[in-house]
Amino acid sequence: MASYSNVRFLTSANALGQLPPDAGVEVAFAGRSNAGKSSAINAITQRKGLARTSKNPGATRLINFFELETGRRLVDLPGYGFAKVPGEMREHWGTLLQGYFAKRASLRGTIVVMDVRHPLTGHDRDMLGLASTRGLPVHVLLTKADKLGRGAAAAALQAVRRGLPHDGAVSVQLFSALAGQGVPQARAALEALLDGRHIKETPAGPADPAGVNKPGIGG
Ligand SMILES: Nc1nc2c(ncn2[C@@H]2O[C@H](COP(=O)(O)OP(=O)(O)O)[C@@H](O)[C@H]2O)c(=O)[nH]1
Ligand SMILES: [Mg+2]
Repeated sequence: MASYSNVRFLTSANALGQLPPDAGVEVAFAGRSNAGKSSAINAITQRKGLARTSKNPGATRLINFFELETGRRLVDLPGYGFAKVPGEMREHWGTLLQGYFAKRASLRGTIVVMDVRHPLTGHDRDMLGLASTRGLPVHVLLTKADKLGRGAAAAALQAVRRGLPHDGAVSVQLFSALAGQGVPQARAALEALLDGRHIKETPAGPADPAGVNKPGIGG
């Protein structure tokens, strides 16, 4: 299993001209503000303070780049869907995100973080659309799973699975940064995206009681 002992903050960008050189590979983390994106990044990299977590939604307005190893990056995209930011600023983010997705050659895949209690918002679907337009695979983390009982979490997972496009490009799992649930699976999914061997859903396949596809299936 990969360990990111050398992970470090690389740079922040507030405009397409500020992106680091477009070489190597990177995976972008996207999600609604406050969904738990920074906490997920910290849990996956095992670095508590790497991506700042906040109780103040909308605080992260920049694209933040972290280097896992030379040529392998993780990208923390600005949170979307926060109502209290002025329209002009929201437009700037939208343009920045669309430009990033349209032009970034080293982008290999997206991890979309959704609160398991409020999954698949309109903005989440827009994000899935951005990725699919580029033909990029997506792995969905249904986070804060600790907030639901096992049965409710399993039901939410099934509902999201049914609601996602069945084009073999999207996979989904339960996750909790707080409880440490699903961290190895999320790390495996990140590695697979970086390596171009995404773990695909098997819609007609056997039940998956762990809530996660085993690495390697269909990939
Ligand atoms: N219970 C619980 N709370 C979480 C979890 N992940 C994040 N949070 C909390 O949700 C809030 C937003 O988290 P953050 O990672 O900053 O979200 P971001 O805006 O998507 O980056 C913070 O108060 C976190 O402590 C989780 O897995 N379980
Ligand atoms: Mg954040």
